[in-house]
Amino acid sequence: MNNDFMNNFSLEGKVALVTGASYGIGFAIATALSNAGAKIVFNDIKQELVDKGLEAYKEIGIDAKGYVCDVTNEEQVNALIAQIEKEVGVVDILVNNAGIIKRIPMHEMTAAEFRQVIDVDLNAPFIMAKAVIPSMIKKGHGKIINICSMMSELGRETVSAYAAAKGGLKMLTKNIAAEYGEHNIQCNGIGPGYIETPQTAPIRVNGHPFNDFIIGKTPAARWGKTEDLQGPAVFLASDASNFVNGHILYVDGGILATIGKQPAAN
Ligand code: NAP
Ligand code: GCO
Repeated sequence: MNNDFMNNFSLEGKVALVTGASYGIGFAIATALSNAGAKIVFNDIKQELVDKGLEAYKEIGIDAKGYVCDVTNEEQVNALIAQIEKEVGVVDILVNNAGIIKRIPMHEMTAAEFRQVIDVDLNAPFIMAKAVIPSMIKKGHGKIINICSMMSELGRETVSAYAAAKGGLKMLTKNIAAEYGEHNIQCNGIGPGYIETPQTAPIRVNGHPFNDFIIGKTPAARWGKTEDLQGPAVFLASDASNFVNGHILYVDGGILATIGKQPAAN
């Protein structure tokens, strides 16, 4: 292997902040960025979750730093970034991973419930990006990776708020790319398909019909694993993607590429 070429994928000397990364997709992405050389910083909304995350990272040999921060709270976010810059260093890579979903038929969803999803899944990535961009500009480079979704492209019953947020996150990604590309800041999205995490457990386990639906609809004929997202995340966080900007990289087993297979003849 040509090590000079592979250094394009190295994150040595970089500080990576992954939001909501005590477990799930965020934890897997942070692990991959660490394996590529980055110093990992993460936040979660509760101290016990941060502690759980620190234990989990320690168990796999990662010396991460964890902070309590509600990503929807601009004051907390600005204080978090200032503390990270003081204690660790300027954030070179931001992964906006923290997210929630509420599966409620739209006509039964309250405006408050709709706003809560928009707040975490769209407003928070704006707040986080706004907080790290000034130092990225000063430093002359930066990587922002927004965790979008298949619902950045498609809707389905009961996820109106989530789809609206993730569709907006796709466009925020493109707008950050357009506005800050000249500062050598690349902002891209990762659009996971259906991934095995606590967030999808309610529609995947105990024989839920959605489980068979997704396996049938996905060309890879399986749910994604958080590990499937690790290579794409390292690529978008590294110099190997310095001319990729405003792109949503779908990691979905091919589900967005197909209208689905026709049912087998009876
Ligand atoms: P998850 O298991 O529910 O984890 C979400 C993480 O975000 C949790 O650690 C959660 O902490 C944290 N979080 C939520 N609200 C927060 C806030 N206000 N401030 C700080 N942290 C907060 O979800 P996941 O499946 O790993 O998904 C991670 C991201 O991928 C989300 O953006 C999700 O929309 C997206 N995604 C997931 C899938 C999938 O199939 N799983 C597919 C496409 C996209 P708490 O536990 O305290 O809430
Ligand atoms: C749902 C799922 C999806 C996934 C993911 C797909 O209820 O449809 O939770 O929204 O989380 O976003 O890409």
